[in-house]
Amino acid sequence: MTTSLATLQKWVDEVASHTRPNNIHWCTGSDDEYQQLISKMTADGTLSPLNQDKYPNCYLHLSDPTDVARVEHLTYVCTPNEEDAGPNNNWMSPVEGHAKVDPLFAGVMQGRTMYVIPYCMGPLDSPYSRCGVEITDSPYVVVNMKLMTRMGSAALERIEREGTFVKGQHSTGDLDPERRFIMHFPDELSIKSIGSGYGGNALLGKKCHALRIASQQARSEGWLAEHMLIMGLESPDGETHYIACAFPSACGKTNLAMLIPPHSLPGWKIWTLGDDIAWLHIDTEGQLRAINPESGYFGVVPGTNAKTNQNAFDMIHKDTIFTNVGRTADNEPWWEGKKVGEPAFDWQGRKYDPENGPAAHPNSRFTVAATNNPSYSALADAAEGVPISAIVFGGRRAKVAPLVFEARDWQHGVLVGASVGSKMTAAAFGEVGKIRRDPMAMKPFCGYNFADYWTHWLSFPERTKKLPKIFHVNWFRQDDDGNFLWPGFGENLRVLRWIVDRCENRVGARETPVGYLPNEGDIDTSELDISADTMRELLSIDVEHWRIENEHFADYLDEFGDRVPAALRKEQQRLAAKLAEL
Ligand code: GTP
Ligand code: SPV
Ligand code: MN
Repeated sequence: MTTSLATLQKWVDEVASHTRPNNIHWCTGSDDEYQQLISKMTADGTLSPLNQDKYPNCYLHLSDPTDVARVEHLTYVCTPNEEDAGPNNNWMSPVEGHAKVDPLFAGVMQGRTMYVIPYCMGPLDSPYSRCGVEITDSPYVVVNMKLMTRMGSAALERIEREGTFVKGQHSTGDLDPERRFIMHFPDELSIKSIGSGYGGNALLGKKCHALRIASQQARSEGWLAEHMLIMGLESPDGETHYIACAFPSACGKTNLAMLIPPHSLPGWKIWTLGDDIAWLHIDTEGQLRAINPESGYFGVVPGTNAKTNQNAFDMIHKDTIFTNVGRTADNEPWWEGKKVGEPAFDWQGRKYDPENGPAAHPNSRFTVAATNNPSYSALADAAEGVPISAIVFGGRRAKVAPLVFEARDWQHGVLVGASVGSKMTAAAFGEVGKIRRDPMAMKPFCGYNFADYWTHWLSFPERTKKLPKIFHVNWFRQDDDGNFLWPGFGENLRVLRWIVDRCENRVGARETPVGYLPNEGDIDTSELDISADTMRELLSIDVEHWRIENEHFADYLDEFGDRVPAALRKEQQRLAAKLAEL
């Protein structure tokens, strides 16, 4: 008996008798345990030590070349009723889902160790946190979970006290894409994932629990589980505002969450609370508050350098697990956009040859504890979370979306979020570069019908009068030659400053059909090499583009039929009418 909670023990026993591991290891989460697992994996080749002088305690993992990103086409939400999963999810009935994966788990852990990982998503003492247990045969998963979540004995104590937890059953199986499934059973609070060892497919606390399962629970309990970063912006006067931003995968959350203010904005400080997931609750005063359920980052490596993101660059120089990057001759990790060193080997361990493509896979990642981040906010551990002043949506758009605009009110903000479109990235298998609708950046992660999700968002004004303002940003607008018009990264603070000023009613704006835009000159561009014409273009609305966009969105809503909330339809039609007037 390794736990006093009979339901947990029973489930672990059942999984063990079905998967038949050689032994079972209950994870304590201790540093010793971490080091032992690292040693075991360096001995068997799962990890390679990197240059320990320059990258102390850093290791490299190369995954199977077919297993390098989330697999949305193999990810299912299994609800009794297909309508409840909605057109935004792949669906199977729970009976069918279990029947599909259970045989794949039979005997799959023979010769392997089964690890039992109790974890807590969110601060251990927070009423907003939720626990789970992941069973896995991958020690790589265990060490990633150690860096990214509060896992081990303390989490187990909370689970035993509460008696409830999300059950996550994972095996890398034989990594055959034909036998790879990520299944969610929201009614049973359970997840079964097989055939992948990668990121969101395998670290079940992250997207599977903290978004797909949690979004369902949030709906019935009156809160929100979102694909959002959380950051604090401290002005030179010492006033701090917290904002939560939803951008699709590989569209800039990690970078924004830890940005370094440009020299021309002296006195500003940025505090990172989270870079990927936010759980938002209304407190007893009616204030929306956010916690980050995670305690570490699984971040995109390519593009990280001393200029784009010095904080990330520094934090991944120690205690980091790299997955699918290249290496220099000196055994340092190397990736495209690192700006220093040269690749000698690529992400498949081959001698680097540009003919084979990039040295680092475009979705190569670093795993590191949040406390390594120089801009880490200790409030990330606060049980009550932080108050949110603004919600910011964004996408990767070459045209259409201006640098920034503000929604008229919450209801309009829900339209702004629901109509987010973005170029697909290497974070998931699919057509990279193709624009797809990614409402609230939750297309891959909303565990139930989007129509019901929008209804839920629209219900918030009934719950409190103090809701944050909603904005939309786009760092990725391009000229006709494909150059980014906006410098991005640290300079994004100039836009965030305007957002904070709007929240405090300190700056005006011009009204357009799509929302409020900055007046000319209100985004500070001092010491920035950007012309007034470029700024005008960045803040322009192309009516024809917007009409087409709005028509596409109306068609998209049709896919959800009668379930689409009338208020969202009304907002879409209201925008259509305003655009038609011009
Ligand atoms: P997930 O972890 O997949 O959810 O992604 P994310 O939203 O945290 O994305 P991340 O910050 O890792 O950024 C992904 C890519 O976008 C990286 O290659 C960055 O270099 C690039 N990027 C981030 N911010 C900016 C920006 O302001 N401008 C430009 N041009 N590129 C950016
Ligand atoms: C994303 O794809 O949005 C990620 C990486 O943050 S993963 O953990 O694989 O979901
Ligand atoms: Mn993400």
